[in-house]
Amino acid sequence: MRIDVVSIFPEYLAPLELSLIGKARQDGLLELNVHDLRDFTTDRHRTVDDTPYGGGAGMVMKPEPWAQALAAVAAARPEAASAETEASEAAARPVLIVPSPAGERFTQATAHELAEEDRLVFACGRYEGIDERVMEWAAGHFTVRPMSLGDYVLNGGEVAVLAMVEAIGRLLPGVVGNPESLVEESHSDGLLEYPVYTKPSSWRDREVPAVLLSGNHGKIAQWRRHQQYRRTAERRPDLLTEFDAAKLPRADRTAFSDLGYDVVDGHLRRRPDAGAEQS
Ligand code: 6GU
Repeated sequence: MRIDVVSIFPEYLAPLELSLIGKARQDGLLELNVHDLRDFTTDRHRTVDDTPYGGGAGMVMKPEPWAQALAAVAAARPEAASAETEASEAAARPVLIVPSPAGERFTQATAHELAEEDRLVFACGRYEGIDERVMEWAAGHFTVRPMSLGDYVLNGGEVAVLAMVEAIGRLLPGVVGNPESLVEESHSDGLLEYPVYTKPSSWRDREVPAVLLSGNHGKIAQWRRHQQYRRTAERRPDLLTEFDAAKLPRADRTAFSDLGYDVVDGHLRRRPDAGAEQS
């Protein structure tokens, strides 16, 4: 996969040289290029922003530097586009991800989806955002996807790009050493992860749950699943409405019933009489 990031703070992306993602780049599993938006300005002051039409607080990013930067990045496509048909041209379009609190929510499902792409381009906005016409223009060259990490506001897209590149990059084949560790983590099955423990089995008068020392793998798997249910009900009950409960074994239905949830038409439904307490 090739990733390009355009930002007025290219140094902000330096952490992508570290750890798993840095290693993936060294190993040639991921090509990552960071571009300075100001290199695509033409004035002496390398201006990237201006005041908003219609008034209001803050500054807006000017369209032309963005068009110059994104056109240059799009042209860096490995395959020459001229000989391609319209259809394969559309298929070869890079995805342009625009981090914004006004974007579509970025989830683990989005990360999996984007990990299948050949090329991703991230456009990091600052200030009050990028002139909206850039998005319309970019739709001629990219599949444009404004993306939000969650319902809070960051000062710019750079920190969000660090998060998204890590979430996507670790799903690329060969990046995570043991692919099995991707299978049992939070959100891989729509639930939160179960709690984990390591040695010593007794620490400051706290014991590791006995079932984990039992050697009974069936029991351990069931305990872990039920812990997932409990945690998710306590911390993220919103996830349970999406959970596919149609094929749950009886013991799991009982576990959910104890948490105040019944299975109705294959979906979990919180019992109206269930108490506020869930543990
Ligand atoms: Cl992706 N970008 C910015 N600037 N702020 C955010 C965000 C993204 N997600 C949540 N807040």
